[in-house]
Amino acid sequence: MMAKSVDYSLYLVTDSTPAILGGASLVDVVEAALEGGVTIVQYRDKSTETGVMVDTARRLHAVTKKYNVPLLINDRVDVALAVGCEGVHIGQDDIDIKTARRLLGESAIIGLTVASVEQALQGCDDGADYLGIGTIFATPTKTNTKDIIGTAGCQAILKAMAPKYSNVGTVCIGGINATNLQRVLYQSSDNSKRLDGIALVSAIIGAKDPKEAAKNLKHLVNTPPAFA
Ligand code: TZP
Ligand code: MG
Repeated sequence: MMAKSVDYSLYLVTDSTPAILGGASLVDVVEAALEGGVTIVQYRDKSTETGVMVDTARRLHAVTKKYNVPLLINDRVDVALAVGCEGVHIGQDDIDIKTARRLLGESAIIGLTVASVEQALQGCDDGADYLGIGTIFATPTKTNTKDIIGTAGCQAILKAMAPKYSNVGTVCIGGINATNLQRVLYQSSDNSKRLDGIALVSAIIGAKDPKEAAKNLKHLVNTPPAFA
């Protein structure tokens, strides 16, 4: 698989639950986050009927296209196909990567959630464009997660990927915010592949001002701390 030129550095994953979104409209929040500088968006929605999901995905895609940012759909290859967006993000219990690739084609961006070295290497072998590594820290946003792997777990995966899979993108997810972002992104990486980005839900979607939150996170993403 040829590496695609995708900027994973500030990766927004959406959440439509009122607890995180408050009363705001998801499309407006995503547009504000795009203004603040998010580089890729995943529409993740576990509770909405398919028809409404397709409609929301279409409206999100109209916005992401304005900013030239890829839109991926969590779990749902059918929704991605219906909307004609740039790809999907799939988990270990969803459709397999090879089938998703067959359905969506070579140009689609396909990401996979991984929590172990074994899952990561399998995903790379199967042709994932990028890996979503996590859960890094426990988070109220996803409480049913089995695997809290910490930065050490992430580091082990990055180390196992190098150098054979240095062309596969890497982002980490789970409990990341402005306070811990640099520690996660710039963790020591001797002989390791570097993370290509940070994926977040509540630090942007749940922020009072999602544009300012994204702007601040983007600044942190692009600023190696003194200890790096
Ligand atoms: N996968 C692992 S943790 C998580 C997902 C979708 C949620 C991360 O949410 P937050 O609010 O950034 O901790
Ligand atoms: Mg899934």
